[in-house]
Amino acid sequence: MGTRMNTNAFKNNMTRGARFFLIGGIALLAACNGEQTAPDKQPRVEVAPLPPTPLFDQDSAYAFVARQVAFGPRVPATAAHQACGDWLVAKLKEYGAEVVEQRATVTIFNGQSMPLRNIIGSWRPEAADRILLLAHWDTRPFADKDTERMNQPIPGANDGASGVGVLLEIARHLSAKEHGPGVDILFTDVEDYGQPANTMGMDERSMDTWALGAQYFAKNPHVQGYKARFGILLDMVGARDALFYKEALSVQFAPAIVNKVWRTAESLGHADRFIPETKYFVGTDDHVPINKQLRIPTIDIIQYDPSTQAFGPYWHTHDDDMDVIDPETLRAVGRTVLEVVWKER
Ligand code: AHN
Ligand code: ZN
Repeated sequence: MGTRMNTNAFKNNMTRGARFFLIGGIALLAACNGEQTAPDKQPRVEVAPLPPTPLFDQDSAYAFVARQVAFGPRVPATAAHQACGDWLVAKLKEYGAEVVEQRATVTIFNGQSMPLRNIIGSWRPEAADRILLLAHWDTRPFADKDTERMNQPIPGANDGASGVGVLLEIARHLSAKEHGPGVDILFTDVEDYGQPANTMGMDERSMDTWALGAQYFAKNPHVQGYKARFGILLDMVGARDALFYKEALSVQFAPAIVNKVWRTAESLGHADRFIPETKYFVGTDDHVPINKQLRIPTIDIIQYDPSTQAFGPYWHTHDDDMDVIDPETLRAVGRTVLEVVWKER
């Protein structure tokens, strides 16, 4: 077993080495040419060019969102939730990840016990240097912002499926990434079982009823002493005409990562979506425990709707279905995150 792995690692390194040599050779040739036409005395530091960022396919991302919604609401402890979780595990494996599932029991806002299933896909898990990407995959069990059928679960197309859909489309490319940090994709569970709106306060106790999967991961990471350079959380990233303002808690915990992501969006032509202004509108989310406990600087890319001064008007209602989702929004977010991941040395 050990010998076989070593042989494979050797082969991989040889291929990688050979490719690097070839690219290096081309770079050197270009440099020599440059010197003939424009001689300068400054010694140049040649940095190996990074492989081009793969194309983010928004239709593929859209199909991943639709597939999740088709399972029905992914409410913890339901058959739809279990089936969708099995599908997510299979997809991550199909795309070359090593998958770890975290199963636990957590206590929700009303004291009831709830099963928890965090799903983690890792590419090049042996690399110490890592990037963490995350999104919650569960669906809110009630429509407390609606006016009817308030105790029935929502479709969760934008709130839940959109972030996972973008990350699955990124996952589809990750086995081709042989350079830079390793990547972990964390699908958190029981994010959206927080205290209902009518009893919700802005106090810490109310806030702690959200993001139970991320809280669990922050206390019990899948790898002892888990560290990553930075983390990016995607939450509600698929709505038509969505705008992404710098989220205040992200700016507080991880200003450099916020700037990196918003600048990258601008460089790709998505400055119309990623607005470089800070808004305070997220009481808590999965990035908070990751920042506080694991001390991994982690940001939240989450829609800010100026008309509600919070999330979209369909938020936590039965209207959060596929009609809300636009592939162009998934594209703006997906291209940006994929570019950030690919350009990291
Ligand atoms: C609160 O509502 C306190 N935070 C937003 C977290 C959330 C809920 N994201 C999606 N649904
Ligand atoms: Zn929600």
